[in-house]
Parts: sequence; C-alpha cells; structure tokens
Amino acid sequence: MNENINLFTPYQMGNLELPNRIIMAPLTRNRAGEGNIPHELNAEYYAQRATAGLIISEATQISPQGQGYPYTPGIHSSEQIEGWKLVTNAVHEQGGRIFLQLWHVGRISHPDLQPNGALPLAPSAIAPKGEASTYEGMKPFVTPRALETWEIPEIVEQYRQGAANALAAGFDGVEIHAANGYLIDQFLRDGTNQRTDKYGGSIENRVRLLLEVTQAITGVWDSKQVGVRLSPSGTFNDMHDSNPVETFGYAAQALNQFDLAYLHIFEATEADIRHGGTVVPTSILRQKYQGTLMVNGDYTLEKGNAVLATGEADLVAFGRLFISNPDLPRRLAINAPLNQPDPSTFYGGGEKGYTDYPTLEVQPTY
Ligand code: 8OZ
Repeated sequence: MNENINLFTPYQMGNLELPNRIIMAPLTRNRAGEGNIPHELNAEYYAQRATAGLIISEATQISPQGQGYPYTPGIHSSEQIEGWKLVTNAVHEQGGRIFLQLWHVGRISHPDLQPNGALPLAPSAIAPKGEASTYEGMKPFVTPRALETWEIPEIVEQYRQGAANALAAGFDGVEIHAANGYLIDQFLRDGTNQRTDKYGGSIENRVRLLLEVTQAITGVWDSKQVGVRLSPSGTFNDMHDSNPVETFGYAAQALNQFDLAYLHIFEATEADIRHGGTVVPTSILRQKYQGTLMVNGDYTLEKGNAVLATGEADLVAFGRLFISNPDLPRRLAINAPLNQPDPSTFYGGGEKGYTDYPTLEVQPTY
C-alpha cells in the first residue's frame, strides 16, 4: 500500500516531471488534414488538454502501408513532421508534455487505403472478421499478405524512422503501439501469427518483432522517453491467443531489459469479457515488469486513486473523459461535474465534439 500516492502526486519520468498522474490516453479522432497532415485544429485540441500529466497522441502511422482508417495522421513525410510541430509547440506553450504513438495497422486495413491498392500486410495470411473503414464507408476485410522474412527489417526501420521523425517534430517521447490487434499485436498472438520463421511459433519468436522495434527506437530516443502499450486481454480486431497469461507475461518480462518510460496496459473491457476471452490480471504483469506501469480502461477518480494507493500501477490513463473534459485534472481535483462524451463525434468531423467541450468557469476570487 502507498496511501499517500494519488492522481495528484507528481511523477518523475526520466528528465520529465509530470505534475500529476492523470495521463491522456491515445485516442483516434480521424481529423488530420489532407496528406494525413496535422493542422491548427489538432494543435488547438491537444493544447486544450495540456494540463494532463502527459498526453499520448492518437495512433499515428509510420508509413503509408501502416494506415488503416481515413484521416489518421502520419509521421513519415516532411509535411507531417511540420504539421506535428504545430501540435508540440502549442502543447509546450501551455506547459504540457506529449508523446507520439507510433502505429502500423498490419491487417486492419483495406486495399483502398494502401499504396497502389495492394493487400494489407500481416504476419500471416489470415483475414480478420468484420469490416474495414475506408473513405467510401465500411467494406469487408480482405485476406492480408504475409510478410516475407526479409521484409521485416524494413518494417523495423520504418518504426525507427518514425521515432526519429517524432524527435524532429518536437515530441517529448514516443509510445510503441503494440496493442489492440494492430501489426505488433498480430505478431505477439498465435491467433494471427502462424509463421514458421524466427518471428513465429514459440513465444520468444512471436515477441521478437516487439523487441527489435523497441531496440531500434531506443537507439534514437533515451529509453526513459519510450513507452510500450499492450492489450493482453483485448479481443478488439478479432484477436485471440491460446495462452495470453504466458505470452504477455513473457513480453512484460522481456521489456525489463530496456529501462523504458513505462509499460501501458489497456485492460479488459466489458466487450472483451462478453467475448469470453481470457482476462490477464494486471497484478500478474506488475510482478513481471519492474518499471513504471500505466493502466487504462474506464477509470474514475475513485478507481484511479485506489489503483495508485494499492501500488498496482504508477500512472492512470483516461480516454473518453479527456475527450469531453479538456480540463480533466482540474475537475478531478475539485470533484467537479464531468461533461459526458458524445460517441457520434468521436471519429471524424471538425470542431464539434473535438474542441468545443467547455472547461469549468473560472471562479472569481473576490
Ligand atoms: C478506435 C478506432 C480506430 C482506431 C486503437 C487506434 O484501438 C485505435 C483505434 C480505436 O488502438
């Protein structure tokens, strides 16, 4: 127990001083400009949320092949780097800190979104159940093309370059998106990885891509400015694994070698439990992983304070509540009412449901 620690206790992360432990979770909002370039509206949205202990950006593709949804931002062109500078400058002007989330969707894409209408890439040629989001609406997923072994170093290089581009764009760090059924997660789990080379089969082999990507990125960034996100209990994007406790326990333990900023766990959702997947208790990962642990998933003020006080986690990320409450830390600090998020404006559109959620009125001091 650590009864003195709560959401408002500062946290030292490498050379970054987080003023509180209320982290803005990565949130896909599908509002990038033409060329998947961040623009002023995105800068305004992030700057409004600069009182977070740390902002983690929305998932951002590291290459054209890494895109799986319309209007998501990239970090592979010089124009995108310039666009992200608007965001990082705006957040820093407001006194905030922001990491970029590095993303490759793997099979969660569609030829409509791929260069030259090619098939999406994946560890194995296994189509996900469900439909892809395209510029023309939802279309059934196709069977992806399995990456050749010799292509995998090129993917690792795309992550390294994306991380270098994030450094050039003025971010404070990067988070490797290894969760929610995207490319790295597809390698981790045996439901999507049926490879017979050194990237498939045993758990050690399935974790190899994650470790190679982390190794490459910690060559660009101080390891204390690199986080990793995992979703051990996730069923989103048609994911499953025959033994997630072992798979993710091994992955968490293997990440100890890097002395990272944090390991970020997206915990089981109600949908995951409904789908009957194995729930991997965060307490198991806490035992395996020796560094900073961040948790995310339907936390409230009470639950967030409790998970910190029991010592089960060090940081708590909030997603939907940060969409609707740009001043979430202040509201939680004084237990003020919270704006409710509007799911119809989560993905795509403009200012509505993005930059127009109100902050609390400033109370006059006289
Ligand atoms: C919701 C819609 C589209 C993408 C994730 C990047 O789950 C996402 C995502 C979420 O990590």
